Amino acid sequence: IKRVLTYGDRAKLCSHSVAKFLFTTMEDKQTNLALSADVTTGAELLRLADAVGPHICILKTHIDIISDFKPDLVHDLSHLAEKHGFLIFEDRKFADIGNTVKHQYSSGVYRISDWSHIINAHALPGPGIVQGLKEVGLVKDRACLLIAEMSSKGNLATGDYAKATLKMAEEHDDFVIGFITQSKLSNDPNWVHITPGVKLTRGKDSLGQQYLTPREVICDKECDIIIVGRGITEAEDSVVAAKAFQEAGYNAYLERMQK
Ligand code: S5P
Repeated sequence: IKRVLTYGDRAKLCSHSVAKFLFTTMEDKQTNLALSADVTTGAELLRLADAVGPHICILKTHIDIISDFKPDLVHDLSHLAEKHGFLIFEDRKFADIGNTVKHQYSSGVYRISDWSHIINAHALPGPGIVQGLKEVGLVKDRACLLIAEMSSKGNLATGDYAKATLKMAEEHDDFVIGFITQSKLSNDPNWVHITPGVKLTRGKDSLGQQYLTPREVICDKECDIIIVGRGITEAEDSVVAAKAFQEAGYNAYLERMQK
């Protein structure tokens, strides 16, 4: 008897089209790697996306750190997402009242809802933030992740915060597909648990970031997807590094299947 569901099993279970596509992609491409493409020019973002695209299920952006942003960039990025079969996740970390985030999501310079399949939000302001984002995203078939736990040292998302975040997600499961988290919050296979702060060895940076390994995240903590930034972007060869993280992440998943 199979005790742990595969990514493919979970694709069949979940009802949200974005979650379904995500789990299907993970199974087909054999990857649970999300690239955090934290680079500062459009050309570099597109170069990375095209080179690393075959190895990832998600490309995570911080569109507001691009110094030469033009709307063409997200148009070209969307083409690469289709070419390689990955989802775009703008890591905007919305954190305001519903009415404000609605505008931040749909308008301004970046018009995030036009091109980003997935966005994320802090649960801190209360359920109005999800309601506001939902008014924009639902009709476009977009998905949202709630930030339940952070990777940075001394962060204030402690105690019952993650549990309350899970409850908020459960009340909006037509739009929220999962969590940014450091550990698994629920055994419900519909939720996607996505974990940043990952390198091939444990460690930290000089500004409070804390790193776990792919094996700790996927096998021990039972999360689903690893987010890797500088482990790939600062490597001598980003494709070689991406392949190493893809392999480490997927092997950890296979090991967890055997548990
Ligand atoms: O708790 C968090 C949540 C996020 S989304 N900790 C994080 O580090 N992140 C993001 O993941 C962060 O904004 C950055 O884009 C990425 C981690 O980058 P790295 O270079 O440290 O791997």
